[in-house]
Amino acid sequence: MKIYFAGSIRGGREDVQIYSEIIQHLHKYGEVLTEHVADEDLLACGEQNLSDKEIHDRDMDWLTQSEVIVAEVTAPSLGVGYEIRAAIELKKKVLCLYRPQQGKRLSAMISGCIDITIDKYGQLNEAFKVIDEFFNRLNGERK
Ligand code: 6K6
Repeated sequence: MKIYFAGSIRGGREDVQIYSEIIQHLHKYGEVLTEHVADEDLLACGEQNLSDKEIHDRDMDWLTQSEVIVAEVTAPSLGVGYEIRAAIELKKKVLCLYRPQQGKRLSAMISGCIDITIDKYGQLNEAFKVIDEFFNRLNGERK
């Protein structure tokens, strides 16, 4: 199964280590097309050799190829929000993982969307459990 992981890049890289751990866990269920989102050398201030159009078009191509999108939405990111909406339009299964934080609330455009499975977590092992339940349910539906 091809999996698209989405996490903040220009929205801020404070959770990059968490993205890496989640991607490692997702390997249990398939191929993650967006490993670079967890690359600690990928800085918020800019990438290198691809134009923004090339990044957009490549990522939309990967999203189209994927069956599932898993998004870590704690750090607000325009790109992640865009990818989530695009995934819904493309009829993909969408799981959003969110760590509640004092003084911050998840956008109503995510928490209020019935096409998204949203789960809160505190520690990473809770996120892994949520992921396991999501994929077990999905695999059950495919049988
Ligand atoms: C890297 C650093 C600054 O700009 C870049 C460009 N590189 C990107 N490479 C791959 N995917 C990207 C890049 N920029 C955004 N994305 C996609 O949008 C990823 O799939 C992320 O899930 C999402 C992050 O969006 P922003 O708005 O936080 O950048």
